[in-house]
Amino acid sequence: MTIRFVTTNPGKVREAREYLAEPVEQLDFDTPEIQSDDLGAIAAHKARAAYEYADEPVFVDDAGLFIDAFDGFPGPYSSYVHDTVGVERVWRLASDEDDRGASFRGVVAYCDGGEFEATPEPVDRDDRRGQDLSAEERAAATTDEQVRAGDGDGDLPVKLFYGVVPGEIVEPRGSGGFGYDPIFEYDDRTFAEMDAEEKNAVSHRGRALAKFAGWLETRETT
Ligand code: ITT
Repeated sequence: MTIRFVTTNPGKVREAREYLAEPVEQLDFDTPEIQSDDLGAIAAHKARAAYEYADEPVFVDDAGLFIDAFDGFPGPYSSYVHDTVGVERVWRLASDEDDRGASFRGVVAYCDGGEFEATPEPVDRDDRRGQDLSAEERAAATTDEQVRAGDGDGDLPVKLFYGVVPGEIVEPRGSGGFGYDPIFEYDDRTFAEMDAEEKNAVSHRGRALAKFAGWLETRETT
């Protein structure tokens, strides 16, 4: 089954294609985004709008870079800050700080107009400071999955899959990936120094896609 990824970002599509067994087709549509501190709420809103646009099963992705010294900024505003301030200047701002800790956080949101089995609210097991966690804990430092029933009457339910990866902000290195990848270091390499497969193995999106892929598989066999 071909699944449709509604996004304007070809970098996200490359990573999803690398991960998912099913063929992934990009629907290049700029879905309206609500302003919120909650990536899950933004992703759920995006998924409903994308489903209404496509009128078939879709998934979307909402992600951001959360810098510890800036209390999580740019976070949900990452896209805007990327297009205005730019990666090099975000690095220069962070370089003045002693604490260079940061995390990428992302949510994959799926909507097909149907109902999903209710799941509990996700538990955020990342303590926000990845550096305080052991290697195994860091690898497991992901939030889980959730069904968002919707905030208003008649809102379509959306299935959410969360992923987070802790790292450090560093001087830009590497030419792969997209967005903030050149300034995000994980285990001595920036995401821009990894290929899509290596990045997916550890990234926020890879972790969210892994949960999404597992869920799609069980769904197709039941
Ligand atoms: P769509 O909303 O159309 O999917 P977008 O690029 O605007 O595409 P977001 O709204 O999720 O995506 O914005 C997230 C921004 O955060 C994105 O523009 C990148 O600058 C950054 N970002 C997200 N994931 C990233 C990753 O894996 N590597 C580097 N930067 C990333």
